[in-house]
Parts: sequence; structure tokens; C-alpha cells
Amino acid sequence: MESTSNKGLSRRAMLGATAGGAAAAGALGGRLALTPAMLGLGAAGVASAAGSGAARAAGADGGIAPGQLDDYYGFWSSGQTGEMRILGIPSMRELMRVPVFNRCSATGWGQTNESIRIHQRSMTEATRRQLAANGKKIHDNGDLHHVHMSYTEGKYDGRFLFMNDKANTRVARVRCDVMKCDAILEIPNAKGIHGMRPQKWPRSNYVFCNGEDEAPLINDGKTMTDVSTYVNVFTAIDADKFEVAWQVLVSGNLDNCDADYEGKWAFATSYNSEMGMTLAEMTEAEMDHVVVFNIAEIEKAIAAGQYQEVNGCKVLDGRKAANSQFTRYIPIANNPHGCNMAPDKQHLVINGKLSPTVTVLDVTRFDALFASDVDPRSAVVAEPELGLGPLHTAYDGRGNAYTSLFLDSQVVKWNINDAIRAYAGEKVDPIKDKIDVHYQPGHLKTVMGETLDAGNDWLVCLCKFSKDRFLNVGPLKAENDQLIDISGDKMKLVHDGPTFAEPHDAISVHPSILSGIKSVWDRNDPMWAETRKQAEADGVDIDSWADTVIRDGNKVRVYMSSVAPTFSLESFTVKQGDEVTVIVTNLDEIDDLTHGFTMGNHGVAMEIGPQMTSSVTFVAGNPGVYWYYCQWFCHALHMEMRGRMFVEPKAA
Ligand code: CUK
Ligand code: CUA
Ligand code: CA
Repeated sequence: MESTSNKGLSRRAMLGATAGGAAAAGALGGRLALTPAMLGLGAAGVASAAGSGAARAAGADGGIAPGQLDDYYGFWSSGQTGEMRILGIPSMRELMRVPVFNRCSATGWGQTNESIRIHQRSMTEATRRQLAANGKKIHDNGDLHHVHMSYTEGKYDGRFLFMNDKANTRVARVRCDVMKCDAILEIPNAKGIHGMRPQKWPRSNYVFCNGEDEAPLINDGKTMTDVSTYVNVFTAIDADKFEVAWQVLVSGNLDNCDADYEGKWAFATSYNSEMGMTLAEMTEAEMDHVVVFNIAEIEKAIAAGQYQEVNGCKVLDGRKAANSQFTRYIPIANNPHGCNMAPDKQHLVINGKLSPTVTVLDVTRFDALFASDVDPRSAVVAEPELGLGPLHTAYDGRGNAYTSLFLDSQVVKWNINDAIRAYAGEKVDPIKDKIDVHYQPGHLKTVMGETLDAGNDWLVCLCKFSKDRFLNVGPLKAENDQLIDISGDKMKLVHDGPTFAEPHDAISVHPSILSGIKSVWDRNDPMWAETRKQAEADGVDIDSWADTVIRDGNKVRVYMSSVAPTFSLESFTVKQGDEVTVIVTNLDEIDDLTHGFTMGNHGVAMEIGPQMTSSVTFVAGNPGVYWYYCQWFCHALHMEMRGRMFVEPKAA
């Protein structure tokens, strides 16, 4: 039996063809009446396609008809859900969910051996021990606020997506060729990674990460209430090796960050320059600050060995008292939040949050801040008052900025140069337009707006509340990602996109940058390299039909292949309490032919994409018969794609 009979056929063609798939299935398939549902065409989908022209108001779904592809990929964070989401812009249709920090029932992420290895590779020993004490191998939650793509010379390059986990102080990387996570790094010393940005120039050699929460650098319980021992840590990750390159201690905490278009600076906002522990203390000072990091000076000191090594990381002291060349602190009105570099390569906007202003900094003046004792505020070139609760700013390619006003529930469009002229005393109003959004917006993004290719067509606005905007679904409401047409002088709200907890941020990427996305896995993908090694040691060739059961003490390795609609093993036998590892290789090589493996009553399920190998380990339960089945619809005879595990009683 081999898989070549499927080659070259689309999934739809194969499902409908009598000759497609395995011989037995093909014969049966000819006698089956294939409903639209079996073909993946919902009845509703067919009907709406037929009536789409009349049913859809102009501008709804961004004018994207069913079957039509979107103009941009959107990559969304999901906050406390812990996954990354892929949407289409302008339709705002959700295309995929990519599990990263969360445990995923559909794909087995967080349960398969391949994903657990990715989780554990860069886990600290302390975390490993702490998890083991709780009977766990990995954290299965995350708080993913920010997704950003890797850059080459200020533009997205389609290699990787990076994302933070505030909850467990981690940063993850997703490979863009398969849209799967391939690395998760726990960051020592820092606490609560929040703001996170890749370096933009010359390429993303670093990913910059803000530690938001203060704690003792040696956090071993010896000092806990003495706040004077607390530090905050800024981290640069080597984006290729995915390990910590260096860290800098700072004064105050760190919220959001960004980097410039020359590779010279990274910047971070701090809302707690007070080093306060209570709300009253954190909002006490009139001014907080932005920290500017001098990359060249930091690299010089690291190369010269002038660092302290803490928990395996190279740490420099950039706190105010250290008076170093690593940092400068620019005073900014109380509790700033967003930190957004403009595509004009020159202006950095700091969003006021508690202040109705945003502060525009000219990054070409930063050299002067490091060269002499000038007032750090000399880098401020504008401070327009925009409205209540400015949180984040996005840019188009025409010199305009768009700032979310959390308290006003509005987006304000303003012109950067006009704001600079007004600050210099000219009589000009930088505000060009305001639009109501629903409700309480956080991040907002123009298409490609955090690159040198900033676009002028769409703005996505991520609202924290939807209130009365949709049918009531209970006390927990959806949030609302709205789409705004920014092509004209006036902004136009064109779409509501209700969404589950809680997208903070999103980026959009033109499909031409992602032309390398695969439809079928490479059989030699590194994702299962270790599983392959084990198979070789067991003398099993997982690239062809495998139906081998290996017993190794109380460990049992079950090697199977899948070709629609069958597993190579119709049954296998183990003993109660055996540690069973099931290794499934999907030999189908056509587009969109994913199988799954679910072991009944064992809490086990995983995805096996075309040409993918996945494995999962579990302990065999009470004696009896257990059915396993394919849980990913793959064929007209998908329901029949199942087999039995016989669990024999333990030998007395
Ligand atoms: S933060 Cu969420 S709205 Cu975590 Cu980017 Cu500003
Ligand atoms: Cu294989 Cu469903
Ligand atoms: Ca403050």
C-alpha cells in the first residue's frame, strides 16, 4: 500500500472521485451519496454564495465575496487564550488558530511529544522542578499580547513571527512556512514579558522584550518585601538561536517597546518610574519616562566582558544611578503606554494613557542625549493633545498617525508634521478626523503600518468591549475588532469582528511576503527529528508503511501510518500501566488531507498533517477495549478510520 495514488489530487476532487484514495474506499465511495457537508461545503455556505450580491451591504466584509481571497494576512494575538490567530483583511474572517502557549484539543499542541519538546527545550531548571511538583511537564496557559514578524531592512521578511507570554515570562517563535511554533524561550531574571519587538534594521537579529514586573534579581525568597532590592529587566533575544543575548537592568518598570529603522535604538515606556507597589504609588509621580537603549554601547560592553552573569544571562546595569552609556531616560507625562516608531524613520510616538497627549520624539536627536548632558526632553518635537486615554498609535504611508483613545472610545487621525509645526508655535490643528469605535480601543494597526511599507487602505481597531453591539451571549461578552477604511480624508467604519479573549494587538502582512507557506509538510521536517531518531533506533522506517509495535520494558512504542481512510494498524495490544507512545505518520501527500489520532477515554488527541509525523505518550488505562479514531475529517469513510487498543491486565 502506498500513498502515491492520491498525489496531485485536490481534497475536493479526491472525496468526490471513485478512483481516489485507497482501493476499498474508492469502490465504496462510488456508491455513497456525497452531501455538501461531506465535501466541506455547508448548505448555508452554498446558499449565501448564491445570494451574496443582494444580501451584502456595500463595504461589508471589505467587499470580499465568498470564495474570494483576502488582500492581507492578519496575525492576531489572543491575550489570555495563549494562541496566535490568523485572519484575512479586509474580510476579517478567521482563517486559523495557531496554538502556542495554550493546550489545544484539536491539534494536540501541548500534549504531543514534539510540542512538549519545544516547550521544554529552553525551560529553566527551576520551572521544570516547579512544574513536576504540580505533576505537570509544561505550562498550559499563556497571555499573548503582541505578535510581530521578523524584518529585513525595515520590511517584513516572512521568516518568523514572534510573540510574548506575559503570564509565564516567555517569548515564542512561529515558523511562517508551516505556521507552527518552533521555539519557546523562558526568560530568566525578568518577570512578566509584556512589550516585545523584533529589531528592524539591518534585520531582526534581536527580539527586544520588556519585563513588566519588579522582583529581586536573585529571587530566592531571602528578600521579598524590601522593594529597594527589586529590579526590572530588559532582554534582547538572539532571534536565530532563540536564546538570551543580553539583559539590561533599568530604573522603573517596562511596558511597551519598539525599535528604530537604523538598528541603533530600542525604546520602552515605563508607567512605574515610582517603583510603586500599589495603584496609588504607581500613579503618584507627575512624570514617568521612556528608556532609550543604545544597542552599540551595550554590544561593546558585552564584547568586552563587562557584564555580570546571572542565571546564565549576561546582565548590564542601565539603571539611573549607574550613569551608564547603555540607557537614557526621557521624562514623559504620567503612566505612558504605547510606544510606536513611525515609518518616516524619524519619529517615535509615546502614548499618554493618563495624559490626553501623545509625545513625539525625534530619534535623530538621541545621539546628542548620549554625547553630552543635554536635557533629555530636547528630543521632544511635538506633544499634541488628542483626547482621553491615548493607548497606541498606527501610521499610514502619507505622514498621518492614528491613535486609539480608550476613554473616549474613538480613533483620532492626526498629522505628524502638523503636530510638530503646532508645537513650534504655528497655528495649525494636527487633528484631521475622529471616529467613534465600539468600545474602548486598545491597539490599532494600519496594513503593514509598522514597516517601511505602511499602507493607506485599512485600519484594524481592536476594541476591548462590545457591550450591546451583538446578540447577548451571557455575562462574558465578545470583544470587537473593527475595520476602518482610511483611504479617504474621513475614516469610515466598515466592519465589526467579534472575537474571543482577548486580542491585544495585530499586524497585517501582504500575501506576496508569505508565498513560502507550504501546504504539505517536508518529510524531513525538524519538528519530529527526535521522533525519527527513536524510530531509527527501533529499526522502523516511518517514511513508508509502518505497523510495528516495540516493547521496551513497560514502554511500548506503536508505529502506524495513515492513508485515507485507514490506519496501518487495526489493533494493538498493551498492558495496563504501560507507558504507550503512539507514533503516526501521515503518508497522504495531497493538499488539505490532515488525519488525527484520538485514543478513547485517555484524554489523547493530535493532528497529523499531510506528510507529518506526530507522537503522543500516555499510560494505558484499565483493562478493556479502547477505540482510537481519526478526529480530523479526511474522507467519506472518515468515521470508519478507527481501530482498537486492547489493554490486558497487568501480570500479577
Ligand atoms: S498592551 Cu494590550 S492594549 Cu499588552 Cu499591547 Cu496596550
Ligand atoms: Cu483520517 Cu479522518
Ligand atoms: Ca507612574
